[in-house]
Amino acid sequence: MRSVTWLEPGKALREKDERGDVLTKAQVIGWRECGFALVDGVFPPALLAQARDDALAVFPSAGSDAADAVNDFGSSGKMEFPTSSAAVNDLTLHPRLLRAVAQLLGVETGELRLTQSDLWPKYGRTWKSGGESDNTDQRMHVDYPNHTLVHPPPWEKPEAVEILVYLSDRSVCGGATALVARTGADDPAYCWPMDRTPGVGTLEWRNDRAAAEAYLERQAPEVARWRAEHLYPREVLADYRMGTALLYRHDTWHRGTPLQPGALRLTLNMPFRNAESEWISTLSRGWSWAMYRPSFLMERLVARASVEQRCVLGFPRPGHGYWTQETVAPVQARYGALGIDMTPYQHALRVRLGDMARRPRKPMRRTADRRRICSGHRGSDRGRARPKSERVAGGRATPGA
Ligand SMILES: O=C(O)CCC(=O)C(=O)O
Ligand SMILES: [Fe+2]
Repeated sequence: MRSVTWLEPGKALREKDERGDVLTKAQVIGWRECGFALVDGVFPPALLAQARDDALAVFPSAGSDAADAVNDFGSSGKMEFPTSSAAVNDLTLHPRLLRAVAQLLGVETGELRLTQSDLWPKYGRTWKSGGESDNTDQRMHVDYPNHTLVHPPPWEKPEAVEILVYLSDRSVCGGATALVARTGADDPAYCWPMDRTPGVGTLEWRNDRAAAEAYLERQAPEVARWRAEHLYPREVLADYRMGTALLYRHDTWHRGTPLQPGALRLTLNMPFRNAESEWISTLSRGWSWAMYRPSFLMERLVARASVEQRCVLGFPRPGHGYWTQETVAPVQARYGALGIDMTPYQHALRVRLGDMARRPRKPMRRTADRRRICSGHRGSDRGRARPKSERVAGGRATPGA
């Protein structure tokens, strides 16, 4: 039997100041080169404990009939951001998490965009109630196919960070996530394109490992052989505990493995992308869709968030062209009573308008040029009857007479 290789979590940096790094240089390099970093100490323990308690109150308890019916990933909307748990929402937008993600992507925190936050349970059992879609023993996969419309860019230019925060303990419930570390540019497991996985091209999607590999053996035997040679034998297992964060990528080979029978594991799943990568879809329902709840949950969250947290939800940053005197006031009207402080937006607008006023005006054209431009019609062009051939009907120019 092959021996198991365990990946132990490393410690995040302690909070020195609220702008400081969270990940060590080695963790950033590990993520950029191997494709993942396993990190403890990103979040305050009390917040993690509260989030776990809130989630335990929402999901069926381990061993119950209701738990037996859960065999897929996702919470079916039960714990999608924004959730009724303030602790889970706080984990999702935690400033230390955002700073860690920004470090990995090499961008400012305000350049990040959240594309999903969903806390879901996984239950341990000896049988696969979900058949070929069962989530217990996953096939080796990369996450990009159901996150982006395209293919991840070259390895050195990552555009997203995928995260699992474990709210359970591996020593109690098992179910370690398995990963394949990239060894370099010529690593055969990471050669391009990364299409040797069910659900890409014409290969049908299967979740369960045995079903997926049997399908590939029938449909694309060379793919099945390649996976058996380069992926499964190289997997290492993430030894997580309460609060461990697995930071990985949309192009990292990985899979979920079975839990101890009767156990329950909770994970908070969160991908972030950089602002310009619009081809990476927002998988949760758009954040505005959570408005109108009786508690004003989302409205309050927006009002109380920091400027950077708002950016992560897609709210325009101070200085963005969206902000004019016409837009600052109504946004203040919408969120003012809930406590928003619009000062950063007003201030940036004043600076922008001041800059524009100070900007040197374009030099006047020489008289000869002006004469040439104006020749043919006098004074203003406004109100001038257009020649027939220029007239527009139904958006199209009518043919000339
Ligand atoms: O459950 C795990 O450990 C991994 C889950 C996963 O990779 C997925 O659902 O895409
Ligand atoms: Fe995955």
